[in-house]
Amino acid sequence: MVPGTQPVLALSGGVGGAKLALGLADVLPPGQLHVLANTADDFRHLGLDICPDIDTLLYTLSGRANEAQGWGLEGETWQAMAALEELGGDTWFRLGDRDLATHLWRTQQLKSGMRLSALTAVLAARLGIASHIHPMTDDPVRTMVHTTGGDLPFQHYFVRDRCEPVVTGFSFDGISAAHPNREVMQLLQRKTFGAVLVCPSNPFVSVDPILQLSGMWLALRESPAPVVVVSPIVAGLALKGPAAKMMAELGMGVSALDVARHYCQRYPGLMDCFVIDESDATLAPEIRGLGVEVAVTATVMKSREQKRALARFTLQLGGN
Ligand code: FO1
Repeated sequence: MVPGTQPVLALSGGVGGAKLALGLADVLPPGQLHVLANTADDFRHLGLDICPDIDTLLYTLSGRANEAQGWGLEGETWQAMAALEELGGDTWFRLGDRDLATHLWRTQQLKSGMRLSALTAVLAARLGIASHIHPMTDDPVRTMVHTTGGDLPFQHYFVRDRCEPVVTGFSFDGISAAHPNREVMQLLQRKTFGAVLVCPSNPFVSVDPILQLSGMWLALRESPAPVVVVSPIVAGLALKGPAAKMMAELGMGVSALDVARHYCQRYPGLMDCFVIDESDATLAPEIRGLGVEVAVTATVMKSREQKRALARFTLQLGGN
């Protein structure tokens, strides 16, 4: 295949997803990247519709992200939060002054009847992004984190309680009634994509909600595009976020092998190739024993060049 002749679909949630998406957007011709974003982290807060994973993509792909913080905008100011605090309002989930504009605009459009997918496309275009950012669904799906202390909505677990509660499982409210993103399902049916990449995002709260949408993982498995998954666990650690802590609390081992087992058991036949970090190379034979190909490379993406290098590597595995 001539490099870059077919569009590529990347499944993404959180910072790990946005980093690889940025590398992919850099190395693919403009408009060839489609990102399917987790929306199960979304919630309504202070009367606003917040879509953290979509916004992380919007801000990262438009060069506006606060990379050190991992969310929100670079050069942000916090006047609204400070004023809200004086009033005794809820400030555990911090919305920067400029970030607020995104949530205000989105909330207004949703209220007027616009679909999340349509308004996200407008936001992306207005921020100058050539890639396509698709919410996994236009319907509300909300992650509930089951913990030893009771059930928590995702952002309460993640931000308010700093991932401290001990996790016993997850569920996705609304998922059985939710329709997967129409445009992406059509593109899959038309065999448009040359490769499907699952970014190094949290398997339980970023990727599972996407794959568990009705018909989604089977459509990906049936599509001729190879499915390449990048491990979010490197040398027994999550590069960012609570994935490793969750695995330990769920009684799983904490390694790239255990991530591969998770995908193979839940979605048999979906994954064609699993990408692990050089530091985990000794796990390759056991992962191959699960019936998937394994590719080994440097998966830690600190610099822009490391993001591009991992993007090129995964695209080559996908035949692009
Ligand atoms: N993460 C935090 O750790 N603390 C925050 O106050 C916070 C605010 C916030 C506001 C808007 C937004 O889009 C994301 C925000 N995040 C914050 C990140 C968010 O919780 C996570 O990115 C995801 O939900 C996990 O992928």
